[in-house]
Amino acid sequence: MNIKILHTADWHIGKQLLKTDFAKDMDLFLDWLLDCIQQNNITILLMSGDLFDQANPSQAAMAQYYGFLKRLLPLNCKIVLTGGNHDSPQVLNAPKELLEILDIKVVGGVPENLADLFLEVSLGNQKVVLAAVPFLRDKDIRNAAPGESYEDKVALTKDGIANYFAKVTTHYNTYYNKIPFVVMAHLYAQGASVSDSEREIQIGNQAGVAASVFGEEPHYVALGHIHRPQMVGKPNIRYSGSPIALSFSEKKDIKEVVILELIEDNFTINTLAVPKFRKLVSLKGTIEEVTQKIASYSTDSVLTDLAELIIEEETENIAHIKALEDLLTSEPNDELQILKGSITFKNTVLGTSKLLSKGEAINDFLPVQLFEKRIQQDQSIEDATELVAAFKEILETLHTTDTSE
Ligand SMILES: [Mn+2]
Repeated sequence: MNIKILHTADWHIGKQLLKTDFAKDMDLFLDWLLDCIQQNNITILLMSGDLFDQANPSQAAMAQYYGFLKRLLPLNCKIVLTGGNHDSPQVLNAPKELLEILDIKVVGGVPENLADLFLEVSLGNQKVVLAAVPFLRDKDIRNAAPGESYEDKVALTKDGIANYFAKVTTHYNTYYNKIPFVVMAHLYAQGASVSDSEREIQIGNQAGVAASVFGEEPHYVALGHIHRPQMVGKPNIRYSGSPIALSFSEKKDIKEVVILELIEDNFTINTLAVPKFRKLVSLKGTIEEVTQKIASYSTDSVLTDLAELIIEEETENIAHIKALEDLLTSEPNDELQILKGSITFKNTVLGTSKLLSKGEAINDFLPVQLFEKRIQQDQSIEDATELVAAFKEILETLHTTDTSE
């Protein structure tokens, strides 16, 4: 039997997108993953950072994590977990020694001793060595100096990351030379295509590192941090991506895990698509068109689909804005939940510049007079008298509140 490794990352357990909790999505993914591990006889499961979405995960998120570990135990699959930029090294490391007894390796943050990153796994006469590098924080890789510029910081961070991986390579060459080598890392590699849900790492994307920092030694680099699955330069340097879509910018992404099989001294690399348990959709058009799309929406998803509304109307009109607000608070059916919306107008007509004639200045008018001018230009308003009365009432309230405590 050959050693098989499953690479995944960016679970973000506990993630919420506006009103929606992804706990059910995570449950379904973990069920699928356990099945997949069993069916494919996976020897080692790699989770390359961002286990939790928050540094202080909720109790429900913790329960989900430990529940998964418990179900993994009888499958005889080793798991290696690293901390990402979202994770707290302390939270991940707290049960580290207990988990080690159960054959679960956790590297929450940069260890004092570089050797603690390494792990050798054998099966029959095959062997692999892993370097489980977590997210590298500034304090782990460089000394901040007073008065350094932004550019200095970016350059020093990049150098710090490169130096750290150079030490990892040296350690490998010294102690494990020639054994098939897998490096885990959680970082932004230059050239990777990103989505909205990756929190800016270090000092923004400026600190993206070149894939060359890993050197020529690794047979495979199991990356985390970018949610879109992709290879970086070479087929053996890869982001597995997040297993579930965590933001609307990921709605078209294929979600997958990577499966490596050690044959002779090399890995064959295959990807396996993760089923989509729900869709994230953007509904675009005028208010009327989008209202239609919502009414006729149907899906075969297991969980409720999530929608963002992108409204485009010809002319600015307060009625359209109100209509969008109504759509946002509506609950159309079990198949669709509306999470957010935006509206744009092709012709925005009524700025102050359009309100005033040549030679007029805004200070020449009382607020009420400006308001009257404004509604005179809006053809959608039928009864101006009532609106003006309401406006005056609001003004009075404001004046009263000004003087009262
Ligand atoms: Mn991350």
